[in-house]
Amino acid sequence: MPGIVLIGAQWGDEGKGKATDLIGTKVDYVARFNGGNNAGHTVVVGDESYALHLLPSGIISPTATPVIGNGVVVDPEVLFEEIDGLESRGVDCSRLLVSESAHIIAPYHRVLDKVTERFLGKHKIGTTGRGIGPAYADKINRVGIRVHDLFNAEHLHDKVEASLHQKNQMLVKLYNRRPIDVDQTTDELLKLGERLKPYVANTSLVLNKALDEGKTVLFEGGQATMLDVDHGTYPFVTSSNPTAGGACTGTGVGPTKITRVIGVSKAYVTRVGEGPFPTELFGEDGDWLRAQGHEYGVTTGRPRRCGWFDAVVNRYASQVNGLTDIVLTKLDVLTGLQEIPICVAYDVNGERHDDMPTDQAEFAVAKPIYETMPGWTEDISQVHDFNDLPQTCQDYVKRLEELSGCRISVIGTGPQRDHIIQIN
Ligand code: 2SA
Ligand code: GDP
Ligand code: MG
Repeated sequence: MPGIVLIGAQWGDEGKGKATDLIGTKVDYVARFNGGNNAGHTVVVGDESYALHLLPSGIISPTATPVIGNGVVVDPEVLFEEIDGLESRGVDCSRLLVSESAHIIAPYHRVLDKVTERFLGKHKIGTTGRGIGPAYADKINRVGIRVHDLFNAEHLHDKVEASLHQKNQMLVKLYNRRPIDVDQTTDELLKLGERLKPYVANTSLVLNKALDEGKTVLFEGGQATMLDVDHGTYPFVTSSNPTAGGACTGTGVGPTKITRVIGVSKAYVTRVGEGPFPTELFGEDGDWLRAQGHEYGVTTGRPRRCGWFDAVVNRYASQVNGLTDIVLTKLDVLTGLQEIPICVAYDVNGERHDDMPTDQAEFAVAKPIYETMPGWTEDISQVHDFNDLPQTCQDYVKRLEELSGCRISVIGTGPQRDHIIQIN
């Protein structure tokens, strides 16, 4: 019963889509467990590039069953757009299963996300504007709408009324906007429910049965460790648990079923949105990394902030996720640099920190302590054996492994499926 969790070890966009796709061809189920269509996961197959937002990356693999777990927030309109887009390109989405307990992102959540960000002004989070925070807030406030609520008109009307009561008062009094209509919202959601119905299942039961029968399930995380609402750089985080524990609560599968936890890390770091980022590069170096790595948001198109590899972040990710191994992506992007700095620890107000400061006021002023490694100039995109990499490149990888406290099992040397080096 192998349950494999795959999560982002940094601030997201580490290449989880590609890593999931690679493993997805060998597993029976690929289940998303957190977040929603704030995610942007890229899978490149030959000349085709797929940007997935809500659907698990396993949708591309014809042999895996894609599952949207209860921990995901589902915007049905976006889901149908994504399904239609993929089916028009010949990708079969009929196997998709959506948890009946997943929460719905309704149009009013999107409105609230944007309005809240505007009113936060200089304190804004830099969200993707997809309604993620407001939908999770409703879940925790116990006024959320769940997938199974969409199939009973009277019941749904009641739920929408309860959910909109306080929001409408706030919209009118605080934000000077028109109230949202309960009847109209209910009708819209009922229609969306009709189309959603064939995909809906008790996904916890399905996954547990599959694991008991010896099938393999890959739990695909959205966002990343440093964006986790509990373990990330709060408040500059997303509103879910992208860390490994979220795979259990977000699918209804117990931790005893998880046998492997893979952390995906870039050979450098990027972040999109606001919040502290100790190794961030400004000016020419940051622009160079952004251009080399094509670092732009897959969902919003925003330029990503870029910086050097941060080993404190990776050690922390190993700890909070219980990583068994790391997939190190985008090593090819660093080709051409004379030397490559690695952040090994932080200086916080004159004091060395080898571990992640939990006080965000400290993290906000943490300065990277760098160690520098020599770079390489050779093209590594066609290398498939670790020993064929330039020696300085091998040394860089070995040092990252040592500093992260976790084995590197796969290296990414380009966006394509075959741009990888497996290390045994
Ligand atoms: P939200 O919308 O409430 O989840 O935003 C809260 C924070 O979480 C960050 N976040 C992300 N960071 C990296 N990648 C994400 N997905 C897209 C991508 C992002 C994009 O793959 O490129 O296209 O801009 C993602 N989703 C959420 C977000 O930036 C906020 O800091
Ligand atoms: P995710 O959110 O973690 O799935 O990552 P994104 O898809 O948002 O961003 C990762 C980007 O890097 C995508 O454009 C991938 O095609 C690309 N990518 C993934 N692995 C590699 C790699 O090893 N090398 C290069 N050059 N690109 C990669
Ligand atoms: Mg992404």
